[in-house]
Parts: sequence; C-alpha cells; structure tokens
Amino acid sequence: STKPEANQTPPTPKPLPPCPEVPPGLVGRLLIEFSSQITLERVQRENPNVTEGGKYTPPDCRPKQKVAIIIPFRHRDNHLKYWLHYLHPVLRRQKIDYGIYIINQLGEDTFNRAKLLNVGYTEAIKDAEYDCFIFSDVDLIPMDDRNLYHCYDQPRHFAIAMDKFGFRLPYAGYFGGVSGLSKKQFLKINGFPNEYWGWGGEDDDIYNRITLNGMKVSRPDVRIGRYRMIKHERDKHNEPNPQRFSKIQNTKNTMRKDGISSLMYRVVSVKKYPLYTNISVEIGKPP
Ligand code: UDH
Repeated sequence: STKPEANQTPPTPKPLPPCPEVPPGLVGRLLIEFSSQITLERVQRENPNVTEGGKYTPPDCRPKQKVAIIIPFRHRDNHLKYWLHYLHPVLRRQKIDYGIYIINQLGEDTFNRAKLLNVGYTEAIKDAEYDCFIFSDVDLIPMDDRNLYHCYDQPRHFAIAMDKFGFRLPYAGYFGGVSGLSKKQFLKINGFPNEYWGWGGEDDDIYNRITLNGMKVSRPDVRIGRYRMIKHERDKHNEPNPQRFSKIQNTKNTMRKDGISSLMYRVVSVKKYPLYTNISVEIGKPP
C-alpha cells in the first residue's frame, strides 16, 4: 500500500529539559542520627535507581555537570554505611549526575588524605567524563539538602558549620571536611599535595594553593552549610603530623612540583559495588 505507516520509525525520544537551578524536591533541614544500625541491603533497597558502582543520573532532566564524589578511606566501614544511607537520597533530590569513589589506602603505613584525593581525581576521570570533583570525609553528613553538591565559579567549601566546631567556621581559611573543585580549578592548583603524611595541614595547603592562584573560596550560608560528624577516636597510623606547621608556610614553593603532576601510586583493585566504586591503592609511605 502507499498509505504512510505511522509507526515505521521509532519515536525520537524527547530531549530532556535542563535541570532547574534550584531542584524542586528539596526538603531543607534533615534529621541526622547515628544510633540505629544500617545495612547496605537496606540502603540498596531504598535507592533502587542507583546503578552499579554507585552512579546516578536524574531521569527527568539534563544536569549541567557530572560530579565525581571522592572519599579517602581506610577501616571505616561503619561510617561508610551511614554516609551512603544519608547521601544517596540527598544527591538524588539535588538532581546531581554523580558517581561515588571510595579510595581505600591499603596496608598500615601512615594515612595520607590529600594523596588519596589526588588518586580519586585521576581514577575517576579514567572511568567517566567528570567535570566536577567533590572531596568528602567519610564521617561528614550534611544536615541540609539545600547545600548543593556541584561545582561553583570558585572552589567550594561545603562543610563550614560542623557540630564539633559549634556550627561555626573554626578559622577564616578553613577548607577541611568537604570541598569541591571543577576540573579546571583543580588543575590550576596542580591538584593537592602528596607530601602530607598523617593528620593535619593538607587542607590548609589546599587553601593556600587556591588563594596563591588568584581564586577565592566560595561557601554556602552558615545556616545551610551545617554538618554532623560521626564521633570517633583518632585512627591508628594517622597521628598529627608535626611537620604540618612549617609545610603550610611553604606552599608557594612546593605547589608546582608537588601535586597531580608528581602523583605516583599503584591500583591493586577496582570493584564496582551497587552503591559505590571501591579503588584499593598502594600509595607508599613517608620518606
Ligand atoms: N580516614 C580514614 N581512615 C583513617 C584515617 C582517616 O578513612 O584511618 C579518612 C576518613 O574519610 C576521615 C578523613 O580521612 O573522615 C579525615 O580523618 P579524621 O576523621 O581522622 O580527621 P578528623 O579531623 O579527626 O575528623 C581527627 C581525630 C579526632 C580524634 C578525636 C578523639 N576524641
């Protein structure tokens, strides 16, 4: 017949509209507690649209950015359960296109948070085309979903009002806990330092890198940037680094040679779990 067939070509899918600046489904202040036991099975059941490796894309709009969330990690499985339980629903409501990367330091040598974050950046861009990187400690849970986990015109500090600091910024140049940089911002500062072994100073070094490169830190309103930290004792092999005070005086001289440009490590395994991707790495030990 010559009659045109209505269903010959499959319908072209409607292009999704861009995601709105302010996601419509946010709830604001959240109730956060760490007394009930959480299982990963439950978290999985409650987040059915999160796909293998801990990835999510909003089904109903087109996000501007693709965000890699990078968590430095060793021996904190219980904290990770809470983090996944609270953050997956928040990130979904925020309509973020994201993937979760746990960067697990193998062995029992001194912990190195900033180097693990550099590893996370490097491994995430091998996995997908991310343009924003959010670096979060595993024990920090936002208390308000209006604190949007994407990147901004300037490097972002998210965790500005933690319970342990009386819900205030502890000092003007504080950049610890949860922070976010676009790919361009991250490369402009040569990533993070690799030479801060043990606790402390690496976040101040990153702050110095940002200001020395002509950028300034952007922050949410103090009523929105509130966080609960899961209480814990000091970890083994992450003692305060006595060199941190002198090292942060020297960022200007060290940042060009110590950073993403000098990063060395060995990936031992990459495992995609339902709620996150685990990357276990050897990063060496202090000289
Ligand atoms: N981290 C681990 N394993 C470790 C050490 C650190 O996963 O063994 C990661 C984790 O994501 C953690 C982050 O690195 O959230 C920062 O380390 P931290 O939690 O030790 O740092 P914070 O400043 O605590 O939160 C310092 C010790 C406080 C002791 C208080 C005792 N009352």
